[in-house]
Amino acid sequence: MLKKVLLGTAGVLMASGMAATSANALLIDDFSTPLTTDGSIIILIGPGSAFDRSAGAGILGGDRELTLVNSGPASNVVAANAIGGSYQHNNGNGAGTSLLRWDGLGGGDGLDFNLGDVDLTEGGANDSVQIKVLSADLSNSSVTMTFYTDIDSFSTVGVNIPTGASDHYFLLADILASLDIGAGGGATLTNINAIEMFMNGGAGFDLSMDFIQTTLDVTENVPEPASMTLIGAGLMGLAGMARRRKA
Ligand SMILES: [Ca+2]
Ligand SMILES: [Ca+2]
Ligand SMILES: [Ca+2]
Repeated sequence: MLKKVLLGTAGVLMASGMAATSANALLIDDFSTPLTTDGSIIILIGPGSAFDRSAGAGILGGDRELTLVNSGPASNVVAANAIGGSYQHNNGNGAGTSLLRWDGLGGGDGLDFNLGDVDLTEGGANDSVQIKVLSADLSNSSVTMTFYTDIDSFSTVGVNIPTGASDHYFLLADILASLDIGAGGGATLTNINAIEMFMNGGAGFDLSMDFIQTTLDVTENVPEPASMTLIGAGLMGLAGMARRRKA
C-alpha cells in the first residue's frame, strides 16, 4: 500500500516539477477569446479578404487582429475560426493566408506598436516560443512569425511545423539569429511591441493551434542532477512522514 502511495506521490512530484518549470510562460494567445465575426467563423468563397478584431482574455496585449485572404480560384473556400479555445485555418482547392497580429489595445487595423515593451524572456526565464499544434497539414505552405520592437527593428523567423499534432518549440535565440531583419536591425526580445504570425498556405493547407506562448523548453531543459537529488530527498521525507503516520 505504502509502495503504491509513494509511487503516486512520485508521479505528483514529477508532474509538479514539470509544472513549476513550465510555469514561467508568457501567453501570446490561448484562443479562448473567439473571433468577433458572427459565430467566430469566417468563410471566404472565392478571392477576397476579411478582417477580424477580437479583444479579450488570453490575448497578449488584449487585442488580436486577423486578416484572412482567399487567393482563389473562385471555387476555393478559405475558412478561419477560433472556437473551443483553438485557432484553425483551412484552405480548399486553392491558396489562402492568415495574418494573426498581436499589437496591443488601440491603434487601427494595420500594424501598431502598443504591447508596451513586453519582455518575451520574462527576465531570462523563457528560452523558447511554444506552439501547441493540434493538427497540421502544411504541404506547399509556410508559417513565419515576426517580432517587432518598432517599425524598423524586427526579426522574422520561419516556423517549421511538422505534419500532424505536435508540441512545437523554437528557440528565442533563433529569432535573434534571424537574417530576415528590419532596416534598423533585429528585434530586441526584451522590448517587443508587436507580434505577427503569417500562414501562407497552398491548396489543402490546414492548421489548428491550441496556444502560443514563450516559455522554458522543458524537452531540452531536463532536470539537472542537483534538482533530481532534491526530488529524491523530498521523496524520502514523504516516505518518513508516511511511516510515522502509519505507526
Ligand atoms: Ca491593436
Ligand atoms: Ca493594429
Ligand atoms: Ca487554447
